[in-house]
Amino acid sequence: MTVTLIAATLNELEAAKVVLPRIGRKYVDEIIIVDGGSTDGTVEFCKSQGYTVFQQIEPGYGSAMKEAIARASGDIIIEFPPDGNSMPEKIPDVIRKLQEGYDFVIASRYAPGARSDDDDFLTAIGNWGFTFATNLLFWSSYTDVLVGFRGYRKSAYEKLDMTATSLDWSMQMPIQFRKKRLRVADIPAIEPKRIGGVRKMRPFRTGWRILKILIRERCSL
Ligand SMILES: Nc1nc2c(ncn2[C@@H]2O[C@H](COP(=O)(O)OP(=O)(O)O)[C@@H](O)[C@H]2O)c(=O)[nH]1
Ligand SMILES: [Mg+2]
Repeated sequence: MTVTLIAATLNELEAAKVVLPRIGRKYVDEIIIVDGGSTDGTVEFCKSQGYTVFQQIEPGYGSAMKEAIARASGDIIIEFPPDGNSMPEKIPDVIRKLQEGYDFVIASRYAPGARSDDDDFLTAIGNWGFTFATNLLFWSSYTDVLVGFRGYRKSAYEKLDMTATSLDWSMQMPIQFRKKRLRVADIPAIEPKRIGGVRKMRPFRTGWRILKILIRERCSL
């Protein structure tokens, strides 16, 4: 199975310089950088290193993912935020788990053996609360529904009804995989602190969108 890694960037120059070279090309057949309008030289850097970079058309993280998946040639898609929060060394583990037969694998910060070094009080509560609510409402057993680092089979993705355009994308996907009764799993993956730049996730604004999609998905069971 061939692998496409999708990395969404919005002013992530400092992190991209550190993280992208660590992605093992032995495991990944294609890397697509989808940029949301960086002004800090991220795009110029990525192009100078030979990466495939394109500018998303519609705004938001979910739109970026959708547009990138449409261009992906791999049988497996890895969503990999290149902001320092995810460890490239874990990519082979995600791929291996998918090859075992799973459709969707989450690199969980809260599975036994993992942790987040990036959480603050609010994000820790939010991650716990949304994961708990998802498991309760959809009879699932996820340990981390919001982490951006995950992988899935493209053939399975094509069965989903993904409508989220912003960071609520990350919430809708585990729900959709569950609703379609696909095979899901998680592996433990430590989340280091982000490297440089600023977080785009805004706890209250993003949290509100996530809550809305959770309710909408529940109402359309
Ligand atoms: N292309 C694109 N990338 C985005 C957008 N919003 C966030 N990102 C990227 O998505 C990744 C995760 O964002 P971040 O704010 O760190 O979220 P968090 O790690 O969940 O707190 C980073 O690499 C961001 O640069 C967007 O609208 N478009
Ligand atoms: Mg981040």
